[in-house]
Amino acid sequence: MKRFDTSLYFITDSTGLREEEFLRRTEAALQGGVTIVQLREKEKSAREYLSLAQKVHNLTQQYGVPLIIDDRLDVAMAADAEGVHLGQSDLPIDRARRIFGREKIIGATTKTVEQALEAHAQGADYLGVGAIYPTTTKVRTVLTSTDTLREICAAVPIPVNAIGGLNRDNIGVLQGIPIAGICVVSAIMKADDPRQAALDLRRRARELGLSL
Ligand code: TZP
Ligand code: MG
Repeated sequence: MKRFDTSLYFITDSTGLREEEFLRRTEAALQGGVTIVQLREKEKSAREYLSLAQKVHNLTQQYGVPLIIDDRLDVAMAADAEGVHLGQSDLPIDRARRIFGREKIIGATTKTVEQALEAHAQGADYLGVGAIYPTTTKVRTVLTSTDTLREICAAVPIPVNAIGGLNRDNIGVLQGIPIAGICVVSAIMKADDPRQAALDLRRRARELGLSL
């Protein structure tokens, strides 16, 4: 049975970091209790992406946390990662599902109820919805309102995560919305102490009664 926990979903960003420092920060996030890790690389060749995926997979396996590869089903399969995350211009979810198999995790980025319903119908296991706040991470996105986030949560029976500009000081805006978790890049990756940042996010989410 496929089991995963998206409550504290950490998305990596290696921009400007030496590989050693990148891996150190990623491991610190795992020590701080992130529940799932997405490797997100936009500039790397397939071979470079795979090489880094294998190193990150070594770490995530030590902590019993699933590794999700952003965008690239081929890299996810070659690295034997637990999942892939697909955006609206990546492979369609149903095609990816046929290739990747039922036991693998497939996540989808959705910004509207319509996209969410379609992703679910095609076999997505979880959804990322945002950006809730403007983000400093390199991404082409538009803002998604918390009303839309709430509507998506009500529309689909799969876990829905909020994403975009989230940190421990602003996740209060999510209180009362039945999300499964939050996705963060900068709040952990750019923190002075990524381990402590992950711990703080979890504590704050608990205080707010978010189901994390
Ligand atoms: N999709 C929507 S916002 C975003 C992605 C990948 C980036 C989130 O990064 P941060 O640093 O947590 O705002
Ligand atoms: Mg993508």
